[in-house]
Amino acid sequence: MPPLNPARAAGPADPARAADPARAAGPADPAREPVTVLGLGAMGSVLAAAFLAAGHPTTVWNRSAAKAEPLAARGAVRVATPAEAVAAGPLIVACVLDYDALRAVLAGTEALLPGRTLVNLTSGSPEQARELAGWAAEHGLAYLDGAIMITPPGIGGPDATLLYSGAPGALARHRDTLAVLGDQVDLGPDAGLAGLYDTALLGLMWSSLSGWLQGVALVGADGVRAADFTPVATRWLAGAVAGFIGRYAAQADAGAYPGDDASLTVHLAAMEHLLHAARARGVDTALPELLARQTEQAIEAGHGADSYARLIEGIRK
Ligand code: FVH
Repeated sequence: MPPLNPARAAGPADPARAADPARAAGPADPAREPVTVLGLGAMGSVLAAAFLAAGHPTTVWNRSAAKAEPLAARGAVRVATPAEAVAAGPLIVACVLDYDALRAVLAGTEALLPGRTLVNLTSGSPEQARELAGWAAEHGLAYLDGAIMITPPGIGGPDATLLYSGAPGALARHRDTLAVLGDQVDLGPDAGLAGLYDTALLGLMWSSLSGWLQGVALVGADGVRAADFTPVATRWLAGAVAGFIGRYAAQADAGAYPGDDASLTVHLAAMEHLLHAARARGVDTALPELLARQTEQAIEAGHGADSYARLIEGIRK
């Protein structure tokens, strides 16, 4: 696994201030790195508040100027144009709706970009990130793509993880400043990797959430409350299921799937129980049908004795 941020592990100088963006910001500490934040939506406002709370001199810009007012009241320098924002310091953190919006914001700032670092926390595709990295390189701008794996209230908190990839050395140069946002996973120099991991992890989240909802519906049909089912579910996910994934990762990389823990044939039989229980209770069966279909296809192809990880072959196509 890529290393988590050692700076974060050591903690920012004043962790309490940094971890709670809602706390009143103190005066900016001139010893701390100045930061510019472009985009003050739900996420950008919290990012800027976290930098302010940690004492960073913080310059903010937003298309709709009114969103900068609460931050200005807490000590941020509010500027009227993206050019003024870019010129304010070496580190620019952007968090706008999408890459088209960011391109529009940066248009006209090109002459100011050389020597600065752009940390782009706007969500996008790996292809968009690589294209923007190329554009940044043409303009002498160090480009670090980032993905925020938490919602705004979690920024600076214990579950906040941010994925970074892009210009070599950029994360190391700004590691302490960015540490106030959350733990850092450094994915290396390919600017596209942060976005690629982001989409893969969101897919994992949606699959997990839907699986949990399926379970909630199933047990709920027999009168069990979600609140009673959920502690059992999270223990199972964090323990046994996480363990399966750890083992199957090696199988997926090796392309060999010994079914010595549980074979696909055994899995399919259990899926039939799930389908039966769901149908008997009038619960939707779309998700278990998908799983059973993928498993049946692998068995029909002669892999019934293999582990669940064998399904990667059908998913990869
Ligand atoms: N909110 C979340 O939980 C997720 C967590 C993971 C990462 N995402 C991504 O962060 C980006 C911003 O999301 P957001 O939640 O802050 O979104 P909004 O509150 O809707 O703010 C959008 C900001 O973008 C500005 N903006 C939109 N279009 C333009 C444009 N053409 N030119 C300049 N700025 C633009 C908007 O400005 P305004 O409407 O206030 O004037 C906001 O500042 C996003 O990529 C998430 O996927 C958040």
